[in-house]
Order: sequence, then C-alpha cells, then structure tokens
Amino acid sequence: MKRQKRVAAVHDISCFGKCSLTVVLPIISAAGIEVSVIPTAVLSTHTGGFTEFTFRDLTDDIVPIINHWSNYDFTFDGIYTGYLGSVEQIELMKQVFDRLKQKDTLIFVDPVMADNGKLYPLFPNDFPKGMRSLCSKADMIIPNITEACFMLNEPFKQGPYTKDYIEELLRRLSHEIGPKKVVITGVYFDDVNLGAAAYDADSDVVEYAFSKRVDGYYHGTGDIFASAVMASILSGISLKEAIKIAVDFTVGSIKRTSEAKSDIRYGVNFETGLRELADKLNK
Ligand code: PXL
Repeated sequence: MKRQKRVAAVHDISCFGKCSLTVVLPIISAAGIEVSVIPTAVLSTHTGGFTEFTFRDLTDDIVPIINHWSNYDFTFDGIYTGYLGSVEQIELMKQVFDRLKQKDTLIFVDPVMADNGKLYPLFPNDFPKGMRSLCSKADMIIPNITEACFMLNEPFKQGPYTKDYIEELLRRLSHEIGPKKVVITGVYFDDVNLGAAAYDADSDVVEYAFSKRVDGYYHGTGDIFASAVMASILSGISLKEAIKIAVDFTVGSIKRTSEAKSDIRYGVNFETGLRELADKLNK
C-alpha cells in the first residue's frame, strides 16, 4: 500500500448550503487523501443569497491550532486555502504556510473573494491586494475571471472572451504574482461551452477543458471544481487531465441539480458523482 497523502484544508464551515469545508472534505477524501482542517469561520449559511446569517470569526484559533500541531511531526503533502474571513487571516496564512510546509508540500490557493465582477459580501476593497500577496506564496492558484481581474487591477469584462485575453491573464498571474501553475475558471469563447484554462510556467503551455454550458448560477461550484483539481494533482494526474476531470465532475453535479430543479443556493448534487470521481482518482 502506498503512503497515504495528507492535506491541510483552510476554509470556513458554512453550516447550510454546500461549499467550502462541506465539499472540500468529501471530494479530497474520495481520492483516498486524508484531510485535516483549519476552520476560518463558522457561518449558519454561506453568504450568497441568504440573509441574516451568523458569522463566527475563528482568526484567534488559527495560531493556537498550528502551535499545538507543531508539538507533533504532522506532515502535509498539500495546503489548500479557500474562503478567508479577513485581511488579518490572509496575513496569518503566510505564517501557516511557513510553519506547515516542507520541501514537497504543494501550496494551493483559491483566492475566493468575488464573482461576476463583484466582491462577495463582507469583503473590504483592500482584500484583493491581500489575496494577491498570498497568491505570491503559492505553487498553484485557481481564480475565476473576476478574481483574476481584481488581482491584476484590471476592469472586469463580460465574456465571451478571446484566447489571447485568457492566455494573457494566465501568464500575467503567473509571471507578475509568482505561482508556477494557474487555473482560471469560468472561461468561454462562445455561448455553448464553458470551462477552465490552465497554465504551467515550466512548459509555458496553456491547456483548456470545456463542457456544454448549463444555464444558471449554482453556488459552491468553485469550491467543488478546485477540490477536484487539488485531489487530481495530488493523485499524480497531469494538469491537463486534472482540469478535464474537474470540469466533468462539476458540470455533472450542476446537471443533476438543474434536472432536480433544486434551490440554487443550497449547492449542487456532487455526492452522486463521488463514486465515479473516486474511480478516476484511485487507479
Ligand atoms: O463558495 C465560496 C464561499 C465559501 N464560503 C462562504 C461563502 C462563499 C461564497 O459566497 O459565502 C462563506
């Protein structure tokens, strides 16, 4: 039996509405990878479409958690950060990376903060600047187009996009900010297909993965996509294949939800696709 890999996942717990830790844990576990968590906040629901949700900030718990861990020889093959509750938490993540990473630990940052040209509720205007500096410590980042534009100080543009535009964003994110691998989500060149683009600075190659667009805005799909990419990469799958697996898994989840006509705020039915994902990732 191969040594089991282990990831530290740093995200909030949204108690209702599948996203962040409630999707990261099952998806990475499906790859046979162990997941340890550092919860950044506890909310009664996510912030997309619900009102009057509770928000308990857990910033003060983060350093004590890693202080305690440092008494043991815990090792991590990956550190995966997502929704962070404040600029202060972004700064703390740099400490978390410095203290938990070893030579081969993959630092994977999803700069969760915005979509459709707008910052999510609760985030201050200086948040993108903080996220940009956190991304400079990462090996791999996975923004959507809005997050990419915020970090590059570019105005957000609605699609359809051109290949030149997407490839310039990818190269600028890598060359100006620092991560070797960059994946951008929400890429489309026409009204039929939607998908992701991936750039690897070592080869200077851009890869794409698309699927037929399913209309509607489904919550939590960015976390589902990023978790599937992270799980695939740590399973030894190429970046090109990882984005294909993640697109198919995410679109399958959206399709089931759309066919069931469920409330889009509740998150998508990814659970039914976990067996197929596990088969692909545990070969
Ligand atoms: O899916 C990203 C996400 C995670 N956590 C919380 C959110 C969001 C997006 O809105 O509100 C609390």
